[in-house]
Amino acid sequence: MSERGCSYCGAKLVIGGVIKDCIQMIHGPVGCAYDTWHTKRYPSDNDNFQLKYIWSSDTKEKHIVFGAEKQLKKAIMEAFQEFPEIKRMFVYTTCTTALIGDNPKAVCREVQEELEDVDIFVVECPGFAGVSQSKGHHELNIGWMRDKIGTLEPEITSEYTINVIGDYNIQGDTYVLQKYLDKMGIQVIAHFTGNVTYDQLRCMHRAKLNVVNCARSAGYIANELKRVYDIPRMDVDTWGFEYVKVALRKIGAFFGLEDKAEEVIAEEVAKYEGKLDWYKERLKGKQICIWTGGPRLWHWTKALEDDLGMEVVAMSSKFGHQEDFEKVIARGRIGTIYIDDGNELEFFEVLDNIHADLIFTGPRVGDLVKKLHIPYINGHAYHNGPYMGFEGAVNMARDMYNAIYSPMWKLAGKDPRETDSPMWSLTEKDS
Ligand code: CFM
Repeated sequence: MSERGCSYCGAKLVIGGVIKDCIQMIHGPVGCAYDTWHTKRYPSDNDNFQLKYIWSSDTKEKHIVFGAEKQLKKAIMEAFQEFPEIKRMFVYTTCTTALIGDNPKAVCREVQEELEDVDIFVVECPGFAGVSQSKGHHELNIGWMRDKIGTLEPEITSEYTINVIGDYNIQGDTYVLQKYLDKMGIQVIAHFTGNVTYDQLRCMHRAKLNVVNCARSAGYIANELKRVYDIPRMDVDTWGFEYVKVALRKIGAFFGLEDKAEEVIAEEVAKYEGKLDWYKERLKGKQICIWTGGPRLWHWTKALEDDLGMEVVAMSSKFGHQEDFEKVIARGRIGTIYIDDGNELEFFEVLDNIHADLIFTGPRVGDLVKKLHIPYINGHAYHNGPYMGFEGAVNMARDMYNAIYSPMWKLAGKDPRETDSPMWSLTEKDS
């Protein structure tokens, strides 16, 4: 993939591919499968089944000419045979198989009738369906609501039940949130979709509250659950030391569990505040850029300023909507550069106009800025997460500190052929 993902990628790589007990069958040329594999880090507690494999119907020219439905059915049957313990599947269309008019839903109905104990969800969101991966989020949200929610009943173990929506367990984020909610005695029916099973997601209609973190990728499903099942939606920030306090207090207040929320907060603050303060001393006044998908701009900008005294000097979103920009501008500083979907040349232009000590972005842009000797942190998949919750805020601060203060930057601009280069005389002080 080049500068960013397509609509299919938004459905598969961002949301569907996170589900831990599912075959992800990509109906198209093998590249569509390969390019959405292993570029995100969302572990699971079943030994990372979802990260290990990738499946594709591997369509070739002859399938484009004569139709690829038979090829899809063959691939689905083979996949279920290879993984007899797995009974759930997502099937995605891609540009090629959508353009030739294949009907994957009919194929999947046939398979379900033949195999009986399997359940398949079809996502019809080829790459060209929209202008960005945001369309893929939308299609998957609405499709899941239409086809699967309400088709299974959960076992209820607490009178306080929620869905956590828009958290993808990036490097263990979901585990952190789950720990706090467990302590508060709250049952999570489903995380949409961090460390979740296909069947947990079918039970989302039984939660009393939808707690939404990433409103961009998953606000749709929260709105649908409100419309159809009258489940209230509560938006929170699960990144940022101070924001997490607010989030837990809001959830606590909803259920009358204020005391429990305060207990969790007190315990976590006691463990992590000192550590955060140590980094704050060293990160105060550092100037940074946030160039990610969209929501992380408004989740992070004020959190980094309030928690650590940093200054966010430039932000760019790949696929943020107007709503995201309104939130970013409401929380950001005056004078910060805000751009929509910056390209490489625009990023270089931004860098000519500001000073940046660090940039949060993806590995592609990250490698570019490293050549300018500016440290970058992976703002999508993180360097050493989790970044959510209290401990996550400390991890994020530690990664920023390590990146900015790394002695490597003193060497990066030196030419080793120059014998008087300080590279050869790195002093104790420098290292
Ligand atoms: Fe939501 Fe996300 Fe994001 Fe996103 Fe993304 Fe992402 Fe992102 Mo990369 S779901 S919108 S489509 S918070 S993959 S985990 S980091 S661009 S800002």
